[in-house]
Amino acid sequence: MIRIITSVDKALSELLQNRTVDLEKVENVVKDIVTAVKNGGDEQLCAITNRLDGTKLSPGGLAVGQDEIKAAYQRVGEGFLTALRLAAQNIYRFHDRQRRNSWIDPQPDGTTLGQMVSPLGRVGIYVPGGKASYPSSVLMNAIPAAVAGVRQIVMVTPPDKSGAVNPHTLVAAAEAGVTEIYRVGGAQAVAALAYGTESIARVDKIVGPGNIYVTAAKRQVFGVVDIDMLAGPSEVLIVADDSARPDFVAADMLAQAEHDELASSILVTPVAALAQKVQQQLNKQLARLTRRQVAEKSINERGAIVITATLDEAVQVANAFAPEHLELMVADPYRWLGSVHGAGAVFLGHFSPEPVGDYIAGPNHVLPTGGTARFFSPLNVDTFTKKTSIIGYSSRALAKDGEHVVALANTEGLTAHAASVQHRLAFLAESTGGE
Ligand code: HSO
Ligand code: ZN
Repeated sequence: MIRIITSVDKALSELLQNRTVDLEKVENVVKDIVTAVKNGGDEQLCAITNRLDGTKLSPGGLAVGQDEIKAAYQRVGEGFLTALRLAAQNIYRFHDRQRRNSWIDPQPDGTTLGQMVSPLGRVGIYVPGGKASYPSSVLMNAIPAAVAGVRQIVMVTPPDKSGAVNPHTLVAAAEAGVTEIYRVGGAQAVAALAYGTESIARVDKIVGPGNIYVTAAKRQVFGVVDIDMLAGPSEVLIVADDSARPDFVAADMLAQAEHDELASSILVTPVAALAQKVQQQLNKQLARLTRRQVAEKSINERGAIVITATLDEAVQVANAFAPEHLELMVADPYRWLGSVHGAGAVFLGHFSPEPVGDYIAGPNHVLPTGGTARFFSPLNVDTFTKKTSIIGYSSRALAKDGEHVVALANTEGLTAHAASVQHRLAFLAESTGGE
């Protein structure tokens, strides 16, 4: 049975604990794998994959070919393809609005400043295998990269024992514009993307959620390549008032809970009667879920219903928790939206259940978890671009600003910096005859 917490202080101290995965406990194993692939290339990559995934891969078989992708299209259903294409279109449109222009700004004083925005050249997308292999996540990771203009989008995903990759994953990759696919996963795949092997050229950035080994490996290679964020278990926090239907609330909590035993589903409400009804609904709806065991453990161990004095206090609890997903199941969600300042994505009203955001709406479902919504953003087009500053000074502009550079450089004891400007100031003084 889900716990009901009636003290906000108690709720916060309980809920804010143990939210991030403890990467330290796999640090050493992951380090050995990463080092082996860094030094041993394809041979080690295949050896580790064969040992951990039970496959019989050799370097020649790492890449997934066009024939395999064609065959995958034959194996997926028409309903899946139609839905996938609609999702892809909506994701593309939403991310297209995030595109940023370069700018350059020549000023009358002779300075020209600007910022060039360019796509990363080559990115790696990690896609989990097995039960958590989601074609929707392939779209969410690859489409923003394609919108950003990334030319080489490389997907890695663990194979099954026969060496095959999930056909739905392959079709999603083809639809999203992935340009290369390799059948490797785990920390070894992250290492291959970061350092490169004979078959897999190294990338500039690695994105995409994975298990604890993948997350630890991403953290270890950060700096050699860029990474997106360190993903943890999924979370939903629902703020509800007396306009909320208990069956809707419970259904949304279970949608999150079925992801992972460590997922958190939390309801925060000033309406005590709603809390009771949601508790009953959870028990009723749990009984018919296919992933009942996972969802039940998550609800019992990580779920909570928090009763607050007011709706305002409920929103404050949401801000303190900074959930990955925040649902405002209240009569006037727009009134509260402006008070939200810590959530990966906000879902407004009674007819915007979180799965709509997972699949079809268009905004990205790769979101910051574990309270990191305080400082991380959803995956977006900027994730796949970099900026370069542009600085152009005319002689006139340097003559105007130069003495200030000299003053600051001398204060810092950097006389060569000062001299680099002074040489030019002297030259200008000479050539203008000291005017
Ligand atoms: N809710 C997950 C994403 C997902 N759900 C994929 C279904 N498929 C994390 O935002
Ligand atoms: Zn989901």
